[in-house]
Amino acid sequence: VILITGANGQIGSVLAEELRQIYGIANVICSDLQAPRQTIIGHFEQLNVLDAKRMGEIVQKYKVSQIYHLAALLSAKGEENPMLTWNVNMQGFLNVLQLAQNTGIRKIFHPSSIAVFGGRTPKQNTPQFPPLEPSTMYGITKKVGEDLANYYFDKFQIDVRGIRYPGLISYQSMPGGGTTDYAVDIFHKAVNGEHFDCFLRADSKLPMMYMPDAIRATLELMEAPLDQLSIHYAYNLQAMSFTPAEIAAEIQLHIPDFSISYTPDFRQAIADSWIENIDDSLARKDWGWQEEYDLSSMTKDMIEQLQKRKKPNYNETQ
Ligand code: VAH
Repeated sequence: VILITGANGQIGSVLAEELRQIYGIANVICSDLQAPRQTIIGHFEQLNVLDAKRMGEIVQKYKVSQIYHLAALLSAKGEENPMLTWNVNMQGFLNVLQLAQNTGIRKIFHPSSIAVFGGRTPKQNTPQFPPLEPSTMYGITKKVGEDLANYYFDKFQIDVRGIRYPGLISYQSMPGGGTTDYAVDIFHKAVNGEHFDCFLRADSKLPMMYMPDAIRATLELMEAPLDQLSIHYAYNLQAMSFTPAEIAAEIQLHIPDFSISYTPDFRQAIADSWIENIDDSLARKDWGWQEEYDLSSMTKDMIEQLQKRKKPNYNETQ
């Protein structure tokens, strides 16, 4: 039985559906701080990850054997309240790890992020083991999270796996409070025929990934035999890298009237501290990672999916 924390979030909502298809609805327990907005099928438990006792009760109730720990505050939102970010991201993860140590849970997924990079990290073809000097509290918690994952594996044989996700683009769910959120918002504006004012500069290049690739990577990593994994924290993954100007031009191929302007805010400094593209050869070698979507195929699919969702479904109302 799998428990997902932060199941209402951008990754969680898509991952939950995928995991339920693979393992069965009854075997995937969704949890989140807030009750889901839509009625959902399957088990849902309201959970604040800082409440270790309640987390333990849920694990016991359903005999949970794996946790996908997705509850966290992201980079931009995190800077509004760094102490809360430290608490939720660090103590929340420690509660999961300690629970694993005291129960039968032996496998955990803990996402990391390109936010661990910064300062002296090389920006091009960023290696797996560069200097990590994160510029945000979110990045700091992800960096320490990687160290904790490694520590709990060495010391207690708890199999913690992770990915340094780039910015994730999805049509099913909105991201909440990240610096890469613009790359999702831009599609909603474009499809609704609205102008988009971007909070990053036109030339601000960041690594990104389409959600189907991110979900497949997560599942492939979690299924990989343990003895094939040479690191026990978080793998670099690369799919595509682009600037706001490049994605706007790609969207204009489908929606010629789409217009964009640029008003950089505090998130520009966060983006500037990150990297442009990543060397992910270790993930390719250890568990066969291979991306499917590039900027053009992702853009085409995003627009199609959002347009489909906009149109009323006449079949249903007839
Ligand atoms: C953020 N999307 O912008 C997240 C991410 C790529 C960074 O972890 O905060």
